[in-house]
Amino acid sequence: PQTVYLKDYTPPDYLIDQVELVFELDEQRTLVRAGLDVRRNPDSRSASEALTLFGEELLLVGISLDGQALAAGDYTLSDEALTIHRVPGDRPFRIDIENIIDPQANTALEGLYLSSSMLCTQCEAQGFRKITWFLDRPDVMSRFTTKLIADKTQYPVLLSNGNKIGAGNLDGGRHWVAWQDPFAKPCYLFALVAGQLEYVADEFTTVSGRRIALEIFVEAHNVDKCGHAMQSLKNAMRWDEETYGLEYDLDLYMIVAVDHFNMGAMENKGLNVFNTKFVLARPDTATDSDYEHIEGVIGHEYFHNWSGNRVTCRDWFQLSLKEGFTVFRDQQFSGDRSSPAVKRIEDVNMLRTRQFAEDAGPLAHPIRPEAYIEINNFYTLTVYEKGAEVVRMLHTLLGAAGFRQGCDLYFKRHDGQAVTCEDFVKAMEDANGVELTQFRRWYSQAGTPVLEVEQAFDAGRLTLTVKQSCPPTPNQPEKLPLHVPIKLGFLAADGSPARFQYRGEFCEEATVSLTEAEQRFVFESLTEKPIVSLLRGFSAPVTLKIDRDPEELAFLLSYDSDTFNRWEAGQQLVSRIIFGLIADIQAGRTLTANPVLTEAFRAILADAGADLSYRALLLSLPDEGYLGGQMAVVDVEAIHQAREFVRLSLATALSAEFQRVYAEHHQDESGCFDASAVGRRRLKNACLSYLTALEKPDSYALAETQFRSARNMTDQIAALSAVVNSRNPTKADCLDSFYRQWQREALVVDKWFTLQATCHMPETFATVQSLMQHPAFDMKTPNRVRSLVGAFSQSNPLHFHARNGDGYRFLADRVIELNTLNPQIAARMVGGFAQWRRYDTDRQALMTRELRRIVETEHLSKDVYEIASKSLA
Ligand code: HT7
Ligand code: ZN
Repeated sequence: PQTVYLKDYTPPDYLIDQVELVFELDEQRTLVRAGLDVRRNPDSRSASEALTLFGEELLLVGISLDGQALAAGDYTLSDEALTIHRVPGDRPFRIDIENIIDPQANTALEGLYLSSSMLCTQCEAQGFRKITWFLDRPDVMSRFTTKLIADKTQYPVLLSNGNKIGAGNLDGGRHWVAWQDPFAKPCYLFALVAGQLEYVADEFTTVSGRRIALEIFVEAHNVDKCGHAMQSLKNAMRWDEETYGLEYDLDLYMIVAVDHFNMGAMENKGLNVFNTKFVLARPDTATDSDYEHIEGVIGHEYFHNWSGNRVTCRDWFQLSLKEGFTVFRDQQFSGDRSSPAVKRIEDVNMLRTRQFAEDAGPLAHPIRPEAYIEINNFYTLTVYEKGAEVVRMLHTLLGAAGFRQGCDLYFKRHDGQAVTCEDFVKAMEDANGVELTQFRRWYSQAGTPVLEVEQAFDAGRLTLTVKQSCPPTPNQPEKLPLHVPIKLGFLAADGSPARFQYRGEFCEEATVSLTEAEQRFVFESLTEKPIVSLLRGFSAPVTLKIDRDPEELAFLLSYDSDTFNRWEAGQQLVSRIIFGLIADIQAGRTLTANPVLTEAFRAILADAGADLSYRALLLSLPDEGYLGGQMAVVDVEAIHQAREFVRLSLATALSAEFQRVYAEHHQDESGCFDASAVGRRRLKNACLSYLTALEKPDSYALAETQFRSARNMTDQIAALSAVVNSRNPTKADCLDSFYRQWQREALVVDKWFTLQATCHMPETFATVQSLMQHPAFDMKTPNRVRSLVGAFSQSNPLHFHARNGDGYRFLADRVIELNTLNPQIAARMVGGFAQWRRYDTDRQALMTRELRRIVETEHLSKDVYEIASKSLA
């Protein structure tokens, strides 16, 4: 397969100003007519008279130029393109194409496809070329008019982008609806939906007084699960006006929820298409964390209307321009809506567990990649989450007001354009009169930087010496120093903030800029040697190394005024204890509980702090994946055993406290989604999870009672998880009754699969195999594949990495099966093997054997080939 390089970018030779589309929709034989108003791009660098349009899996019916049908010799057709040998270079011209597509055969879910009984599209990144031949690249922006024709009974609802401009009936029981989008857009933002859909309607009045109609379309049985999505949409619209001064620009905003979707959602102009998982919620079917994700994804897609649609990407290497920025915006929104402290911890936890692993492995790439085989493989944690961290660092360095000025200039300067990451940074520079030359390296260098800090204190003066380095990544053996903002503060011996002088100014907190490979920072006027609190709020996506003893970590856990660093100190403390236990396990020594940790947890349990979600996070143990990421050779069994030992010893030493806090916060409630109720459930269920570790009849009874009496999904699934991850004798019965209760709710059935796939009990692999045969399992439904195959391979290290290689063989078989059905999902699943170098030699051999088996598969998709071959390299 061919590699595409950023360095080879050239402007398009032609532009398409207007597109008129007509669809005669049918499950198996949809006729597409496309009329394109084309003209030569004045910026073209080529002298060729030919016009090449991308197109895949299309059946050509006819093509004409300025109304004249083209003969076979006038054009060349390949599997990927249609080239018209000679087109006018000196004047605009019209191309009319007619072609046929088969949505039912489209299991890859790219282009026009069938989801349940509805027809829908997914065009990002390059799906439009599966609808008709086109200049399918984001720097070609066109105004679209779309006429949809279909059977009125089967497809009563016909939607596309923009405003509805006409509708009518036709003979043969058919009808038509026409749509016009007044905004020029790249074809990846095109969408259509047709089906038997109901909708929930509301409206929003913008800051300038315009009334916007809001409509959420779902299948009839889901109409009662749209309230939270609608409220989230209105909150997001208000938030973007208040925080960024950005107002919605069409009169209508539609969201459609579909069962079959490769990702979370898609920001098509005026017509977002969503995975049902990120729309549907009712307290009895969705957990608090589902509610949070829905709010975040609804916000994310809405925010794209400006950061992505009004200002879009010049080419796909610039993906982080819209994704990193929009993730940052949705993180801010979610933090503002709930608890900024909790949101920041959750985001960093995910980044460090999963993106840091990507950045340290064979698939590491900069947030602005330089080459790809299949662009769909670059919708990564690096582009999204690390991309958001890079935008966050700009926010930290420029301050909220300076950042806003930069955004204002960016949107004003580039409205209606397709631009680059460079344009974004330049707007930040110009609006603030600063120079960000070195900062730009974050866009081009891959890998997680390491900061090593040493401290020296003498006569009221603290000197911090910080060294930065970054390990080699594929094609980048050497790294240059980055511009790293380090937010810091100091604690006095009594835990209060210590004041200090930095560069002549007195303060309690400062942000310093690390720019050299090694740099010294001097802080003066301290009355005693303080305890340093570094990288507050996780001010840069780096690994921090600083020598601290457990007592110092426990001190920070008790007193740090920075909520992130307080939690971080607890995580460091537990990690250090777990690594000590791992060493004991490996050396065959007896394990003993650590009293420093027990006392720290006792204090957290006794604390009456108001933010219960935050308290629950303080009680959480680092997950096995995060711990593995810090070991030279991952020892899956020892990690699991050591972590479980800590859980059990805390539960044993503090069982009365866990019971008390559980009882204090347990309520029989139907489950409303407000911060205090969410916090209550979160803290109570954290306690339940510890109590489960005791494997005692009364803790079994506690979990079972909660399971049977729960009236909200958060409590029900937490209790079921406690039952399933123990030797509770009612396990089979509880699982069975849960399935019977929820078998008609696809998203709840997904939870049922995931719970079993991620279980740490010994029978898990056999269960996973038998679940593959369950009538509810379906390889053509991405949510179902993710809930079983994805959950097992990515969230169950203990069983996926079983020494006998069964887990690896299982995953490779599934990847090979999925390769022909849905290459995008298949490629995502290969990710389970990417970290093979971090394991012992036996496991390395087993994993590489499976990766080779995948690479040698006949008819391998570009998607799977790229991930599997790069993983092996
Ligand atoms: N911008 C959207 C990306 C997306 C996507 C990409 C590839 C294949 C399928 C896809 N579905 C959605 C989602 C987002 O980041 O908002
Ligand atoms: Zn996005």
